[in-house]
Amino acid sequence: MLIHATRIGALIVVAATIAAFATTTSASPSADVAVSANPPVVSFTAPDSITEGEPAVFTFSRVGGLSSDLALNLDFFLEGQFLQDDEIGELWFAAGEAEAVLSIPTEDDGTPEPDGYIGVHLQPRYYTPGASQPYYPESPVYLEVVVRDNDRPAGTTVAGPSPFD
Ligand SMILES: [Ca+2]
Ligand SMILES: [Ca+2]
Repeated sequence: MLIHATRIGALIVVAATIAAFATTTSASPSADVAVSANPPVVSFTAPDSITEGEPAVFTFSRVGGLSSDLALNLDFFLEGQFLQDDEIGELWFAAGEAEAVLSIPTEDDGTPEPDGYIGVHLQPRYYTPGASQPYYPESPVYLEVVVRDNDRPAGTTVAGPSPFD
């Protein structure tokens, strides 16, 4: 958690710096400024927890222009050995769509293990000529889904010693 807090804190500092810069440079009107004046706002939701074997589903919504597709800038944070695939793909809204779903499958293995989590940090994207469409994330920009292990032997309490140790 310390690493997350530090990283997000640093990103907020960067965002504030860029916003201040934009304010001082947007005085001259142009077509570019008009395009970037009202970028979509993106928010997302996720369940608090799942059991291993269930997918971790993050559901993203955008408000604003829907006419073009919109790629999202995501960071992932993982704890545990439950991912079926080492890679998590990119996510984008299709043109005309206000919702995009990221479903990350997890594996129902047979190994007793500590609970883990999958965290997603939705980063902003600011206007850059020739780059992907900008958007703003709506708070909260970081969500974490706890992945619960289901392999604790029957009759073993959480606090007690494991017979497999
Ligand atoms: Ca299992
Ligand atoms: Ca397990």
